[in-house]
Amino acid sequence: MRSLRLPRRPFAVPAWMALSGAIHALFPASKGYAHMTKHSLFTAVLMLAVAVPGTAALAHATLDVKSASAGSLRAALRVPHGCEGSPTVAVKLTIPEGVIGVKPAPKAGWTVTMTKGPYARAYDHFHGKVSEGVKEIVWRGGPLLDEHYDEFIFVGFVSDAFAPGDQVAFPVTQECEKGQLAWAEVAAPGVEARSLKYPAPVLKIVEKGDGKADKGGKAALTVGKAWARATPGGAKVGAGYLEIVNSTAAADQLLSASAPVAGKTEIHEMKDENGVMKMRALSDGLDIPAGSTVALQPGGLHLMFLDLPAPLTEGQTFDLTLTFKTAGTIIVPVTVGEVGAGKQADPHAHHH
Ligand SMILES: [Cu+2]
Repeated sequence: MRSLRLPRRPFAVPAWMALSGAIHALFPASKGYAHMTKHSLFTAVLMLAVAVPGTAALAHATLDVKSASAGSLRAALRVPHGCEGSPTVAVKLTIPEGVIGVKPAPKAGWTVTMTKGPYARAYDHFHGKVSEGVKEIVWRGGPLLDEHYDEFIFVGFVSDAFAPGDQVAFPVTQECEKGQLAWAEVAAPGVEARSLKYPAPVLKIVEKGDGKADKGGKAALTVGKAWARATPGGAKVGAGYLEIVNSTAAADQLLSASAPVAGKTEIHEMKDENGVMKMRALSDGLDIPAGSTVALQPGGLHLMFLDLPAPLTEGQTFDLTLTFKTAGTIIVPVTVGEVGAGKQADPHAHHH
């Protein structure tokens, strides 16, 4: 990758660019640069405007991951508000049959209790079988004020009991100083989940993502080294990086990306224009030439996660869905690194 130049002195920018700079301020490689097109900035501002907590879209108890495949699972239960204004004092999570080996993360200010019991059947787990485990987790403490938001983390394994496309419900009971909320409604076939008033948090089972497009042969398009930076508190955007190896004899194109952690995911490039780095969304996609490796890395091409409902935290993982023109859909696991991760590889880290 060619080296990138910094402007020699602060650059006078129009107001819309300055605002864009603020939006991207958490993204170290972009500090002090002008960003994006007016259009995509406008979109970003619109999305920030609708991302205000307390709007209907964010008001349900949900999981931070929307999809998972067989294998390890890490999820956080999001509690966005109390019960009609009353503070939350307990959160009870029911583990669905088929989700095994569950462990809650302890949480400061909350005691955690688990109810264990037999599973409906024995499941393969590592080199043996398991037939019992945690079926319910209760976090009790707080109180968590109505105007505050919190997350309750657990890990476990999605067994082979499910098929891609299955919707797995995690019913939740939220106890408050006054009253309680049961997030336990499950949409019947043909009913829109959106129409439910108190839907249970749901995990969609997807095909196991191994970062490879299944084309049968050896020559393939593969995606690896996927990671994202943790975001500092309150930031609504984050950046992600990965490597695409096209070992086929034909060019391909990355058309779009989506992640359950973000309202919208864009493919961005950084371009040197008269000594000033500008960032813009590649709305027509990113070319992946035949026999090439295309790296998305700090200081260059990157994925931009917009409208984050919650921060990206170090150690978190999520599935990124990439859509290629020829290879089709590839799901790749992304691990979140620390806020300053990858700075060594960032040409902007060393200021002139
Ligand atoms: Cu960007």
